[in-house]
Amino acid sequence: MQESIPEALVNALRAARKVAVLTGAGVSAESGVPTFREAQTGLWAQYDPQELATPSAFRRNPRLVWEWYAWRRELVTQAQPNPGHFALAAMEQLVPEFTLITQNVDGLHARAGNQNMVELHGNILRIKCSADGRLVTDWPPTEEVPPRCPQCGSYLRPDVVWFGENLPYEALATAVSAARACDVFLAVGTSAIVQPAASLPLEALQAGAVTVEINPQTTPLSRHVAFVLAGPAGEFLPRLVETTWPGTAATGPAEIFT
Ligand code: BV8
Repeated sequence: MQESIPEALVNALRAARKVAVLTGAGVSAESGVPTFREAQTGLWAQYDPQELATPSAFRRNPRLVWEWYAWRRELVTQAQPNPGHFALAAMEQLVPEFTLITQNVDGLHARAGNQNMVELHGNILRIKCSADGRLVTDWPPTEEVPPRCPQCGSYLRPDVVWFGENLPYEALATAVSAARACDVFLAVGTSAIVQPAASLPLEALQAGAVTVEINPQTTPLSRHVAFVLAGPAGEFLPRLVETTWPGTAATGPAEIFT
């Protein structure tokens, strides 16, 4: 039985000038990218992502952390955006001011076509010098793991925000102002646990936005929002776009973004 989409939500979204969306790992689950809380598979099943995604883990065992990210990079490179991603790309074209704020590091929103996007936790496909944070696009072939920065010789690392590290100031500032200014705020596929991202829906709520959660599970956010669509993003997002703007939902690539 498909849960219906409340008419009040459709009306609020249709009338909205500014919409902000916060996505978490659940949006990429239907692309086959495991969420952070799902047990990891194979070799990685024995590790807790929250332990591995830390500066101390990288200091202690840079090879292990680099190899974990190399495995995840391979996963996301093979993955394809799903109808949930494409619906958000369609929504960006249908709303006067649309800001996509993602906690995901898999780059799938960009491949689906979203442009006005904030990557709060970085992007696993970018590599940076672990000493000065400058992006590095290529380095001499080496057997050493992790490879080293061609400029200074420090280890290279993924350009993601680890637990205990600050978020990029610009990204967070953009996300907070979008949350405070929007008419409708959607929290999609996030367990609403990781801070400071998890505070964004509450910022929107306090500023008077209509707040929505799309998640098959209940989260700490569920009791605060105005609407809960309890189901998968890949189903509800296209339906929400189609119901709000009939005849427009994109469930496939408008253009192929390589
Ligand atoms: C910070 C990049 C200031 C890396 C990530 C003690 C010491 C230090 C810090 C802290 C501390 N205590 C608390 C903190 C703050 C900490 C934090 O929040 N901890 C939590 C665990 C309490 N935060 C930080 O450290 C942040 N920095 O605060 O700086 C500071 C500095 C020093 C000291 C103190 C403070 C940095 C946080 C960023 C961490 N990096 N990612 C990488 O990816 O490897 S976060 C990482 O986890 C992911 O990016 C993701 O964002 C997050 C997991 O959250 P979700 O995306 O929500 O995914 P999750 O798996 O949890 O949930 C998936 C959801 O999807 C579920 O609800 C599920 O039901 C749903 N779902 C499943 N299928 C579907 C679906 N939904 C829809 N459709 C489906 N089909």
